[in-house]
Amino acid sequence: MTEVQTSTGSSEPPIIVYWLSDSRADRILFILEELELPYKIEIIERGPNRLASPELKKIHPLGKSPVIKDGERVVAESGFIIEYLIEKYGKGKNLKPTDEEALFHYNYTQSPWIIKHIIGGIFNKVDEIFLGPTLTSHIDFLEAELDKRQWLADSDFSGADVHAGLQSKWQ
Ligand SMILES: N[C@@H](CCC(=O)N[C@@H](CS)C(=O)NCC(=O)O)C(=O)O
Repeated sequence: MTEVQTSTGSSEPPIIVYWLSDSRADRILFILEELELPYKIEIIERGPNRLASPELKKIHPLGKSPVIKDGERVVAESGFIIEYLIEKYGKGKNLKPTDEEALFHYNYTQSPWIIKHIIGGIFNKVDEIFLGPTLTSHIDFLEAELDKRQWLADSDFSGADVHAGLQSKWQ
């Protein structure tokens, strides 16, 4: 693991992000920046098979990135981490809507509808044949949603945009 210290100037113990390249870990950096929280990055290397280094299993038994450590607490699963951080540190930041309709759209983006099919992106011809059309329909869906509202949940940027936005980039 390689440590990258971010400059925060805060006396708070930083949240540690176990970060893997080309992964959902970018969403966690995004939300931490939005929340203006101090954090430190531990880079997890990918092996030749693109799997995360087994070292990550010492942090969390699933061995997948992202994982964060917030004090004694270890938190895995990107959507849950975003929720956890917003709930714990997001007071006054307006990153989660309270309006019922907006909350519906917000929660909808956390469901696995897009993750499952876009997972891994398109890396070869077989992926292109099978995943290409699915990827297209999911991107079309997101675009149609954004035709209805300025942001995915409502008129304000929220955790839903962090979750789905980078999902479209990497996963
Ligand atoms: N549902 C989990 C998926 C975690 C996951 O599969 N992470 C991938 C990167 S996006 C990973 O760790 N890949 C390397 C590996 O499987 O060893 C989440 O959203 O955090």
